[in-house]
Amino acid sequence: MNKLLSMLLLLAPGLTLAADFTVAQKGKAFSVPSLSIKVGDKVSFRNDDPFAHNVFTLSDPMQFDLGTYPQGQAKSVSFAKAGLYEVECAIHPEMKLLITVKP
Ligand SMILES: [Cu+2]
Repeated sequence: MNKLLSMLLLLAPGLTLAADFTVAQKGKAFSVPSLSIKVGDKVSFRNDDPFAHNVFTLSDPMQFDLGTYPQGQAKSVSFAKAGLYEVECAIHPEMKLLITVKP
């Protein structure tokens, strides 16, 4: 093992790299019912239905509203605060996604 690699491995536990997740909206449902991520991770919401969807949450840690957008488009949000987020679609109240953001 060379010196540089061993140094990187020593530093690695302190490194937290943000991850990217994608959740699709298809058949008036989110592709997963729940998602567990870490602070700083980004979630992209992709509309795979031939009609518009919306993405928003009123949850305490961080409220957001990504607006309404048509098939083929995706919008993303980075979760800067830990906690529980109930993500919904304003057009289809039955659409729900629970995101757990761990510190
Ligand atoms: Cu919808």
